[in-house]
Amino acid sequence: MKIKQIQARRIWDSRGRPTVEVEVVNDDGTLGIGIAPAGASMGTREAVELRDGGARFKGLDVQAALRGIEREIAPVLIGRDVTQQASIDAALIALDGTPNKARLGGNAAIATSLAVLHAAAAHARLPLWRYLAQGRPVQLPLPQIQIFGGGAHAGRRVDVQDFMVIATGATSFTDALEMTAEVYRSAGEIMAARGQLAGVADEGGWWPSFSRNEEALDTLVAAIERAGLVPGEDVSIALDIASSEFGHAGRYKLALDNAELDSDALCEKLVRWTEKYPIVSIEDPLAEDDEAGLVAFTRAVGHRLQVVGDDYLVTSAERVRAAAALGACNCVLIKPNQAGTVTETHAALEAARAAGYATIVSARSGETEDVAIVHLATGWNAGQLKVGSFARSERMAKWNEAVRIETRPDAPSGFAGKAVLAGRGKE
Ligand code: 2PG
Ligand code: MG
Repeated sequence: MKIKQIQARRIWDSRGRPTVEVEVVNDDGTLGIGIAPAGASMGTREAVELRDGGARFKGLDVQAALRGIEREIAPVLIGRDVTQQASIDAALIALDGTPNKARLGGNAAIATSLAVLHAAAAHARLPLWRYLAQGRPVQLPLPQIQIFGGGAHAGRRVDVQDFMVIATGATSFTDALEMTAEVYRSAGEIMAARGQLAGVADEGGWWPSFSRNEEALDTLVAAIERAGLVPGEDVSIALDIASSEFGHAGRYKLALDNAELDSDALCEKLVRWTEKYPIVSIEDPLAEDDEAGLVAFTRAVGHRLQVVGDDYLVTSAERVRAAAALGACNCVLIKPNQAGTVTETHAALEAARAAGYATIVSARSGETEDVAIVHLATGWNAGQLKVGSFARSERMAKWNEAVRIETRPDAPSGFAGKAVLAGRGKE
């Protein structure tokens, strides 16, 4: 099926910032829409977003990216077979010509690549997850859901970026959401009772009015208990430290705890947290430039805990393979816009799988109503999904899409559950 038309437009993301949307129309009239999300805590090796600069919208407009799609990308893709994702993505990479998609923009590339994927699934008259599964049995992913937001998503009110829960006792996606809904609400009630309720952060998690990072962990455990659930059994904790935001060259400045730590000291602090709290997953425990620290941390806890690479691995197959050779991390965060195309995103996931690493498909802090990542996580059988919190419709749209996938008559073969967590039970 040939691509007949490609249109690019500017739409607005969950932070009210411009972003790129691409619509690909096939010869038979079926179509697909792809949207670029945007990060706030970004890895330095991510595909580069093309933003206009200047005063307008704080320099974040995307007119140049839209022009590139219309003038350069569309003429090359129109007339191509929409089902040939790999060759279309290769054409996007070649057209851009830079190693990090800086010329035409990673935002232009991922929106186009996802639109092509959606258009191919629409032509096949299949839900995207089913199109991607290609008849293989797949499972609904285990969700990581934020309860408190922090770091770059909450004016650095606390140092740690994401305080999340994983419903380790859940037997279905629906079940996981039910438990999370109770914990999210309970956490809000605790904050309200203490006079600490101050709205929500960028991904819908409660705004973190804590005086120490550990206070957030204590409150999270209290919220799980208040919800009538057992911490560590029904519901466990996952953290995204996002430490590249406060650490460079082996020095980490924890503003809230008024401490400057070296790599070893931060490692020790995090290990202590894992002993004190029911933590099953830690993302970016050390900064992207602290490879030795990541190797040491993984060596210390990787047998019993999931150690997730986000800023450090940036959804790059090559970087995943290099990390695996060193023993850094045991799980890869998969963000399509870090890679810039669907094909490269999938390659990173396959590299993780080949290395025996777990995978989590993830949203960005700047999102839209787009639900593509839910389909990628399910259709690629990634095992886990990270979308942000349990509030705000750019997040709820994704959780609700998973409920639809799980409850339709053609549902996937099951729910991943806690068995997909890396490091679990291997002590
Ligand atoms: C992350 C994401 C999502 P951002 O660090 O994992 O929480 O944040 O999109 O800002 O990089
Ligand atoms: Mg992260």
